[in-house]
Amino acid sequence: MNTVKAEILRLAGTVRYAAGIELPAVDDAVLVEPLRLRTVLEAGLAGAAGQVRVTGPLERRLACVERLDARWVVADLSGQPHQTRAWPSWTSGHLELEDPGSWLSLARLDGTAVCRLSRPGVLLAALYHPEYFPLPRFPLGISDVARAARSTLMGTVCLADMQLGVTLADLVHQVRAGSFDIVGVSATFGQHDLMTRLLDAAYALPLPPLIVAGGSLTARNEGLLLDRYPRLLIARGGGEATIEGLLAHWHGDIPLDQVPGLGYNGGPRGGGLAISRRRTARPLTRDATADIFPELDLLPATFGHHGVAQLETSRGCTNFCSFCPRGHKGMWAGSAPERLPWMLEQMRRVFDRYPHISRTVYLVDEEFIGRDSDAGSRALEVARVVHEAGFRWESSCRVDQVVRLDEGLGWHAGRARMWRTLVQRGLRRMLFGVESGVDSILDRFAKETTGQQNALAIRTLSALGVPTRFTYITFDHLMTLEELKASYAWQGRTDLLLRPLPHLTPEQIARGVRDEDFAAGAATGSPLHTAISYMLVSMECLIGAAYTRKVQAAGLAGMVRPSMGRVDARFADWRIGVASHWAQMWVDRNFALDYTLKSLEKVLDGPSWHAVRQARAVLKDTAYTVLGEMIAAIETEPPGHPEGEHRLSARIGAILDMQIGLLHARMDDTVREVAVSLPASHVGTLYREYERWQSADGWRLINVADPCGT
Ligand code: B12
Ligand code: SF4
Repeated sequence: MNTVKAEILRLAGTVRYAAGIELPAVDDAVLVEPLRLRTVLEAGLAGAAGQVRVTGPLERRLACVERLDARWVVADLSGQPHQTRAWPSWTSGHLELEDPGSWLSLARLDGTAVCRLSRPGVLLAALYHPEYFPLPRFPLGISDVARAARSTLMGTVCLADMQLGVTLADLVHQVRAGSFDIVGVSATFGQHDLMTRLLDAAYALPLPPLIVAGGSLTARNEGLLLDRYPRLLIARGGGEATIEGLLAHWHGDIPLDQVPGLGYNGGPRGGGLAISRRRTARPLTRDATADIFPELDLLPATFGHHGVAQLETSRGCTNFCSFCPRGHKGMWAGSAPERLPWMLEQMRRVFDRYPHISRTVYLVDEEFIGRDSDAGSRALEVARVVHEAGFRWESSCRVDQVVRLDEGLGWHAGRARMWRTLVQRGLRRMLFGVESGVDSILDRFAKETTGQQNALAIRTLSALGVPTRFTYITFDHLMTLEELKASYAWQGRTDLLLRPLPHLTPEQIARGVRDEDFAAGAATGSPLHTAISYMLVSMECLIGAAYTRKVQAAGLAGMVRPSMGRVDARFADWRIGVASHWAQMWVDRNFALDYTLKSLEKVLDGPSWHAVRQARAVLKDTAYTVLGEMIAAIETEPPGHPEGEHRLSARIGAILDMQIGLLHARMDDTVREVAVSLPASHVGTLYREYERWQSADGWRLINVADPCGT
């Protein structure tokens, strides 16, 4: 019997035991949404039973139904005996089971238990600008936090995501309606405006709820947010431990300063005027061996909006690149592969209801393989489990998982074998943050890699037939023109992308890629830039990054842009600054169309996938031409004469005008070809974005970019 059927049968058994009636037919989708399940039970049991509570995480939902004789029926819908659950300490003395050896038991619940099983009411909301990123991704941040909250068996957690049709006005309305005791807001880059509008509305209430904000952006903007909203709480890292602590705090179990990972304004200092800033102890990196998995309430809606499934199998990274603030992300820790099957099984159930969605899971690990001595075998095991569950998968990792200049042939052959096996085990694409091919730039980025290492890795991966995406930061504020030219040359190299060589052994490939004649013979002749995810990307000086500090020390830093979590900066060579500015406008004008194509690529397979990739290649090709022409324009201006800025800007502007005209002509045919091979449900999305792109005129910045490359 499949697990869904078994859970529905247990639910029916629970209803029978509690009220002596049969459960009306229920859609098994309610199993992923505890609040809906509770509503369904309340409706079905009206008059035949008392109160209903549903809590616990996805794989161990706990349904509690009050009988008319005031005793409760408590059911673990997973079928595991109650005594095998790690019951939170608060339940002791408040929830007493008669038969802990069974999954179904009569119980005595006192008022505290009845209250705690549903209070506080928690709303977890993810913000979003749909106009920037048209296609949604499953919101892992709030879904992970929800799972941690439900594991405490306290409260009722509702999830809302602006990617999935909820508007800011809806969120404001829900907060004003006062049905939530705690509101958790998740914000990533570009969402500061939405955050402040929501918080302004919430704090204007006479009795605002307890509000906690988390996510990549809030970790950058903590000080600013706490200045503007004195009562706000900031989750400073992984939010699981923080929400668990906050629920306990709401019930008075612990003081605020014992809630892990919080930033907040403390009590008055000195004369009582100033408010001191406080930080509670940071939780240790989430014990990834225990749990970094989500609740799936919003997965059906994500698919309903043509979005993609995301999951993490590890947290954190093995490196500290200078442009990547690590504060809230931390060092690498991997989850144990044996924890994955149940999670994947739960996701598969939802996928089953959307047969047209590609069975691909995006493993959004910052570094998929990791650092331990068993890293390779763990990665293979994770891949096996994901593949056996019927999925293909994509992820990201570092180049040093392919080539290490301090390792010998044996290590490289072993890794080559690992990469081939990962492909056999469903790897659909792996993203590598190459970022540059120029050593001095890589040093500045603290990438801990070299140009030669990157070149060898690209050769190895292509010869092994590993589908890749490479990210590359073309412009950075501290670069010289020589570096930019070297970067341009590197992106144009035709000796790096090799033909897949399935007939060669891993040893032969590991040796061959180091031999220039071998590489020349095996090269496809395609320039590297055809494999770069996003062309013409400029460095973003993120708040808190070491690179940003270098820019500040060089006197190049300007305004802080809280919405983007970054600091404006000038370029050490003003001419590169002009080129970067125009490059950004080129990226922005083409971003929504490219992002739509990229998102379609994620949900498609077969010929339609190839057609979409072809369309993206046309965009990249033109971008490379633009870069070459910009460099030629820069060279007409001497470096020490910034008064030439207007002249250079006009010249580059004219180049872009001409190139966008040529691109329009090329894309017209390309999009038509793509549309022919697309499933009907996606044609509308593509044409909407394409028409928007075609009718855009002029050049402007829209403040989005995506070199994190996902
Ligand atoms: C998907 C993704 C995107 C998507 C986001 C769209 C979407 N619909 O989700 C896209 C592709 C648009 C994107 C863009 C960018 N991204 Co991005 N992205 C990611 C990625 C791969 C996964 C995000 C995720 O789901 N993480 C998993 C969840 C569980 O983590 P989380 O969201 O941080 O949530 C945890 C905590 O933050 C906290 N939390 C979150 N919300 C809440 C709410 C409450 C109430 C509480 C209590 C706690 C809490 O608890 C959660 C669980 O522990 C991450 C890598 C990663 N593994 O995080 C990079 C990452 C977040 N991106 C990053 C960057 C730099 C960017 C860009 C700024 C790149 C750029 N320069 O343009 C752009 C921003 C674009 C823009 N202008 O808006 C960096 C951030 C660097 C940093 N250390 O801060 C990351 C970490 C990747 C990296 N290592 O470089 N990105
Ligand atoms: S940029 Fe990538 S490799 Fe570098 S520290 Fe961040 S996650 Fe790690």
